[in-house]
Amino acid sequence: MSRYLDVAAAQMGPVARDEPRSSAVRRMITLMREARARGADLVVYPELALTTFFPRWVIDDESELDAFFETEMPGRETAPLFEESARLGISFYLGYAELVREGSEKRRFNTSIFVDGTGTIAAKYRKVHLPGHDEPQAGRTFQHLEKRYFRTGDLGFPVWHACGGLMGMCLCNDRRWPETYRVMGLQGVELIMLGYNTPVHHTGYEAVDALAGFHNHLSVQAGAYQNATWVVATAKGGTEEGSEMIAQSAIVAPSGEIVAMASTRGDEVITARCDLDLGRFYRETIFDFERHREPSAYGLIVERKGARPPDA
Ligand code: CDT
Repeated sequence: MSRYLDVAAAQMGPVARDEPRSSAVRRMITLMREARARGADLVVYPELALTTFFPRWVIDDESELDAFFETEMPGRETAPLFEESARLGISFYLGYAELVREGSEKRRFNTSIFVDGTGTIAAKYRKVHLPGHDEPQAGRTFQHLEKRYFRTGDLGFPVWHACGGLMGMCLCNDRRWPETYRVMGLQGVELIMLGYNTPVHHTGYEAVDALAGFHNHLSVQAGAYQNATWVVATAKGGTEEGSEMIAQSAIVAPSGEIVAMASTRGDEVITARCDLDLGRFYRETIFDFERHREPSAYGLIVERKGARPPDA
C-alpha cells in the first residue's frame, strides 16, 4: 500500500538585518507558489525564517531585541503568507521568534508552527535544545546566544494527524539529539518538519567546522532511519551579515537516504513524493519497537541535568 504526500523544502538565502518582514514574506510566497506549481501539498520553511539570525549578536536594547519577535501569528506582515496558503490549499511549517507577554513578564521562544491548507494554525512547537551560550564569548566574531534570548520549549515533541499522516516538528539543534526523533518515533511519527540556521564556523575548531555539512546530514539521516520516518530539513543558507551558513536542505526517507537536496545556498525549492507507508516496513521489521526495544535492560538512566559519570 502507498500513501503519497508531495512535500517541498523552501530553502532561503540570507535575510539581511534591515530586510523588512514584508520582503521576507514576499520571498516565501514566491517559494510557496513554486512548491505548489510543482505539486507540493506541504512546504517547509527554515528556522527564524522571517528575520536575520539575530542570536549572532549581543543585543542589550530590549526594544531592538523585541523587534525580531512576533507577538501575534498571523500578524499584519505575516498574514499574506496565511492567505496564500489558503488560496493555494497548501500547508506550511514556519519557524519564527515568539514573544509572549504575561502581565509585565516577557517569555521568548524559538518556535515553529504548522499551518494547514485552510490557513489555520494546527500545531505549535517550541525549540527544546537551545545551543550556544547566555553570555558573549570572548574572541568570537559571531556569538551564538540562543540561551540568552530564548527559554527552553515547554510543549514537548507532540505528533498529530495532518496531510494524511502523523506529523511532528523540531528546530535546528534538536536534529543532533537522538531524543528528538525517538520521542516522536515512539509516538509513531511518519514525517518530521525541521528548519535550521547553521553557521559554518560554530564550534571554534577548524577541523570540526570542516565537517559541518557531514554532521548535518549524518544527524538527519540517522534520525530518520532509526525512527522510520521522513524528515524534511530546510536551511537558511548563504552568507548572512558576514556569517557563512550551511545550506544543504534535504528530504530524507525512512531508509535514511537523501531523496532530494538543494544545490544552491539561496532561495530554492526542492520537492519529493513521500510514501508515508514506507516507514511501516522499518517499523514492522528491524525497528519494531515493541518487539526489539529493551528499555528495562538499558540500566540506570541519569536524567539529572549536569550529571556526570563518577571519576574513574
Ligand atoms: N540554530 C541552531 O540551532 N544552530 C546550531 C549551530 C550552532 S551550535 C552553537 C545547530 O545545531 O545547527
